[in-house]
Amino acid sequence: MLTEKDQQALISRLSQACGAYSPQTRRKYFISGPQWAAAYEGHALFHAPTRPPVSFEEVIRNYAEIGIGYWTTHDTDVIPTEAIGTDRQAEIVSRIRQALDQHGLQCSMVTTETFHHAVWAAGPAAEAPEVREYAKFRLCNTVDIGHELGASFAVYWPGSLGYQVQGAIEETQTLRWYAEALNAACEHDIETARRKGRPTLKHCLEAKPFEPQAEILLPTSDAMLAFISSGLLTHPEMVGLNPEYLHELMWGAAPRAALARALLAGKLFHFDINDGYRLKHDVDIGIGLVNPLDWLNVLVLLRSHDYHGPFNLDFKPPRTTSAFGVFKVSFPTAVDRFITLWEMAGEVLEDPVIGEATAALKAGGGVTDPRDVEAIVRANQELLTLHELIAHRIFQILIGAHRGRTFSIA
Ligand code: GLO
Ligand code: MG
Ligand code: MG
Repeated sequence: MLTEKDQQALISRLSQACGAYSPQTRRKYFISGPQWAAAYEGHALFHAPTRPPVSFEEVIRNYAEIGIGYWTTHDTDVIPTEAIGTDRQAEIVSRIRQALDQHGLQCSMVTTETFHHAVWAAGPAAEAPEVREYAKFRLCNTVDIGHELGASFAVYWPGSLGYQVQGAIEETQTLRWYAEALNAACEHDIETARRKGRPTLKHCLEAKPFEPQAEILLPTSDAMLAFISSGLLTHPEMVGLNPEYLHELMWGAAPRAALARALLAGKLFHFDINDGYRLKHDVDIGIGLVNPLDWLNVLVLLRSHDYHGPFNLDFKPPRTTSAFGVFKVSFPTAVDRFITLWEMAGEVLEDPVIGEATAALKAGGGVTDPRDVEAIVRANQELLTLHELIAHRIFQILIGAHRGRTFSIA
């Protein structure tokens, strides 16, 4: 029988056999590790926890060792709900600062938990005015925490903004109330930033099409873009998106196209990276384990538009992974798959075959009469085969064939 120590030694030996980037290399990327991802205990509606709780000190120390340079958190990941806004909060926040300083990490993003506690049973924009006042307090308080920890981003995931049964809430009213909370946060931010001589935070909305509510009022990044420009926000310029890869995939979208729309709107502020399956629940698998080819293409788009982060590792180490495995396997391998895919994306952008094919497609067949439909078809027919050839080339880059990697079949 293998003892626990033997098992860990086996995991370490096999991970080493896989190879890894150095912590210094990993720190060159704007990759952030969420407190909640590392502290996830493996629980769910049908699942009991499989791992013990982990403190923020441990998470920060382990992230530092791995080479994850940034840390993100919900308010209640680190501060018990009843201590929010009290002296105890101040004391915890100063301990967090110490831990970050000691390990050379920065807090890049803070987010308000508006979905877990019983107070959010009817969502953050519930009918009862006291719930909405409390939501404003919580959002403004998170802005304060963000400034104290030196963050640049605040994220809002309104997964409880919706309903299970129809007709009881009126959507336009609820959205107006939700906007009021965001407006309060932005206004409080402007004031706080001025007082502290800091820039204001970037406020980022994160969409998910379902879960926990059955129907969500802002289910997609596109819905959120419409909301941002609806006229309900007093500071729309401060509000953008934190798309999550899997959340766009979940409703059947092409994540890359959703990101492209956010880029065009100038609203791609922050990005949650993970993986999973279409039209399933939020499985939050580590990046690249399900859709590496799609991920490569996503990163090509982002690199070519100069998006360099943050890339927030919002995945859940599987419940089969041990507490030891979370920091020895789950996080380092997720970071390394990201880095590899990012570097491959650079190779796609520089690949001569893709470059020439793309240029030829853009030059077109050269027909001068725009009304000669037959001539246009004929002049482009052969060229269009390049679409498939480009896709093949990207696959070759993914598997390293462009660098001469061969297989046993000649
Ligand atoms: C859940 C979301 C969640 C958010 C987090 C940040 O499905 O992905 O993890 O990213 O609450 O606001
Ligand atoms: Mg997320
Ligand atoms: Mg998710």
